[in-house]
Amino acid sequence: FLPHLVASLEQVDETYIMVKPDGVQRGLVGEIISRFEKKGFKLTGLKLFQCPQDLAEEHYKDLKGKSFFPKLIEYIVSGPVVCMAWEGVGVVAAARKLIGATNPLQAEPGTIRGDLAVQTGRNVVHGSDSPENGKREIGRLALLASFTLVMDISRLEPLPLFFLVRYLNYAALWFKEGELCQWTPAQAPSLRE
Ligand code: IDP
Ligand code: MG
Repeated sequence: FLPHLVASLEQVDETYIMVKPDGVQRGLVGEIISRFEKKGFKLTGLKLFQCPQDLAEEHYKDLKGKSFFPKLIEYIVSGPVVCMAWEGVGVVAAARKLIGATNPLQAEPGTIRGDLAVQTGRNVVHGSDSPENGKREIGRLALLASFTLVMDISRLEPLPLFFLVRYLNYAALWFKEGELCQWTPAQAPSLRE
């Protein structure tokens, strides 16, 4: 719990990346993970997951009115996806660049969609479009701090404040508490002998 609290207080940039069912079925999971690893971002969450209908609809709720919405939901629940949380400075915009345009035919060569996909409706990967959506899609611990002032009646003095710290995993879409990890790279200076 604590590392996640620190991460949320530090406002670390993070993005939700998902290998969609076609990416899993075509054996592109390793390739896609590898591109984010090589770029230098830090993986803090990873799981293979069969997405339920309601979660797919919630994730794409902004597109609810679009004609392709039902097909999109069908696509996302059609097989397991790989859910990932990636962290790093500027990771949201950088990941969108690595992924490329929504329509793979318009995505630049060198991008994931530009290299690996052809159809908009089968574009192998998702990436959050803003830092806020990154937080919304990953789910972060938010702090609810409240305090109670307890009076010591015999001396009419306030006792030390009692902090009731509660937390909730707000708007968690793809990850639950305990599914995200904080870790230090082996080459970090503090670990050098
Ligand atoms: P993005 O994934 O690049 O952020 P969005 O506009 O958020 O693109 O759309 C979400 C997903 O919905 C796309 O990745 C794609 O799978 C699907 N989609 C978007 N537009 C179309 C379309 O015109 N036809 C079919 N599927 C679409
Ligand atoms: Mg989008």
